[in-house]
Amino acid sequence: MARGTVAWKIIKEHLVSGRMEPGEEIAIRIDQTLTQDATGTMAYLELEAMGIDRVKTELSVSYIDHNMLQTDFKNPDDHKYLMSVAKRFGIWLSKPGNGICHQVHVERFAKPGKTLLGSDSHTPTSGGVGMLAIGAGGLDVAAAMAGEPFYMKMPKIVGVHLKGRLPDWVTAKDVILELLRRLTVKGGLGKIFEYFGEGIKELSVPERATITNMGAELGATTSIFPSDEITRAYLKAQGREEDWIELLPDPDAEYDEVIEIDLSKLEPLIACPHSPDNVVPVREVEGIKVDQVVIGSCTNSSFVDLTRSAKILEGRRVHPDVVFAVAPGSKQALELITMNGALLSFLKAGARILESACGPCIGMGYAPPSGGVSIRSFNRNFEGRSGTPDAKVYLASPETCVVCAIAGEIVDPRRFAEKEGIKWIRVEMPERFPYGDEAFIEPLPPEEAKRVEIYRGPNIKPLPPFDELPESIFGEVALVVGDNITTDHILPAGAKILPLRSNIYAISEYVYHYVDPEFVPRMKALKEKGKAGIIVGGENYGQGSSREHAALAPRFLGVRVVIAKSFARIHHANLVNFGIVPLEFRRKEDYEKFSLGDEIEIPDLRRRLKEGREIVAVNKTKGEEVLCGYNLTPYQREVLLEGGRLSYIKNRQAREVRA
Ligand code: MIC
Ligand code: SF4
Repeated sequence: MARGTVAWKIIKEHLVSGRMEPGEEIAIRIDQTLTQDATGTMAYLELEAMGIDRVKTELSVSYIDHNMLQTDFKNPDDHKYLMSVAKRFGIWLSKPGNGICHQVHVERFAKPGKTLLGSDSHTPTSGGVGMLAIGAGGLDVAAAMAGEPFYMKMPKIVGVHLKGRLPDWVTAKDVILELLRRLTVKGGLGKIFEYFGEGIKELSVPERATITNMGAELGATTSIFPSDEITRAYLKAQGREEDWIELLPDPDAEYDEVIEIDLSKLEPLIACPHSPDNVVPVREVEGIKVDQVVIGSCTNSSFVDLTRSAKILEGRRVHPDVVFAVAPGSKQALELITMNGALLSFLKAGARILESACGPCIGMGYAPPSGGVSIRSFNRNFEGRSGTPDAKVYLASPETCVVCAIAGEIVDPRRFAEKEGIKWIRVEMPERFPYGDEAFIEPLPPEEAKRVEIYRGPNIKPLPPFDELPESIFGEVALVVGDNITTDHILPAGAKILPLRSNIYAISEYVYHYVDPEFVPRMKALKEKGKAGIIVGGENYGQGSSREHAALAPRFLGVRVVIAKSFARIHHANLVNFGIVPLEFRRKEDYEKFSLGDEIEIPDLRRRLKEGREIVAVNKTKGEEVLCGYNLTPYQREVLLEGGRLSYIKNRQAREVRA
């Protein structure tokens, strides 16, 4: 069993309850939280419902970076709501334009040795400075702000031993793509990836953050690097040397598993459509014509990425058939490339400069043309996520992206550099970063905060009330889906749907919108008949984003149970939080026994859950009985019985008042 590793030490120090044995339920204290606007409005509505006066964390930050198109009043109203909530509850606010939450958090707030819970799946980015940073649903983050611990199963700690040095033109992105190639999008379930070995000494903090960021695509709980002299130099340059502590694994540290990567053997890699684990060497897909290229997102738009990409472009032009864009990850990075001339190289080469925000990563503008090929330095390429249903999105390092933009086709950066006589570019870290703190609003002192009125635009609707779990379920199979269903499938984002995040009534019209447009009408018909909806899924159900709307909206429509072969961590927790029971087939072949429209009865579900017994799903149409288990802690079972975590917390408060 693991011990003495960096992640292990942080968990030990923050342990509130439970035993640190893989699979056991533990609760940890949360020092910092972050939210972004697309998940934040709901998280703060939930926080308001918890009735606290001021956040109880050491630091909480509310970022505005996702919903930035502002095509009408909805986004700006949400921003105004978030600003007023931040003032009211003692939270930092990062204004729109200040950058993507994860990158800005690494720059300005992340602290080695501390814990961070964020309502976004890429929160582990802050693991790049030795912080235990975990993504979760908004309700869990709201609870952490209210002083509740974070519950999870103790993950296995996997040591990733980085040996040797990266060859020129091979980058941090290729390290994480290599892991995705080996382990797939479900290879990290229930695991923390902790990097060690001489190879880490060559990686700057932004490069480490690329790796920890995209560990989310493995389905991992989090990823972490030690905090060493490189971390210290970085924090010092950010004017935060006092935030640094040394945090290294003990010399005799033990990991639950060890994976070795010989950096010197890696080559430039690329994830092909439509999954981040569909990874091949770039040389194998050379020659594919490219329509658009973009460097940006929380994975790869740091000052290092932007500066090197700009240097490659210096004196060159983007191919006439390619539209190339750059979205700097933060205002700080934008300021730096303005000062060092990189911005001018982008402009001279013919680049479009997009706002410092998520933008194209979540289909908020810059969609590819029909059937178009887009090469992106991002982390996700799920079908349709770019906003164009038939686009083909590839994921690669910024260096690979930029050479593709020049060549007009996919090309291995090593071959391109040799042909063009470009030498590998080392980017020196600045001795002092421009902090870029102008776009933050600091928390108000408590007395002043109490007087703040919360602003609510017409798009912000209160949470619908949910009843407790009934004794038995009578329902129908409302949908059958395959493996690796993402939360983008369940509840898409993009320019049309993302602005509805504060309005469950409106957004629930889009559940499974592109997978099965009949799903919502079917659920409405079931509701009228007083029947529950049951979704049947494959492996890794609900991977990807942390959006709790992918649980909340189906629950609002009347889904009470999902039976799957296995679940992704965050979505599983979100289902529990909103009172949908996640059941797992005892025998995976039983998946075949369910078809759309089958009538299902789950007798004594409530009592069986309470007693920790197996569940039987009776398929009345097929005349079959199927045994189901569940991966639920006693706490989660109680939450489910009360209809979800909000009711659970409220009922507990009421009980405490009565006592
Ligand atoms: C994403 O990358 O899918 C998002 C948008 O950042 C989500 C959060 C959301 O859906 O708002 C995530 O990664 O958690
Ligand atoms: Fe934003 Fe994309 Fe990062 Fe999600 S993955 S936080 S949408 S940049």
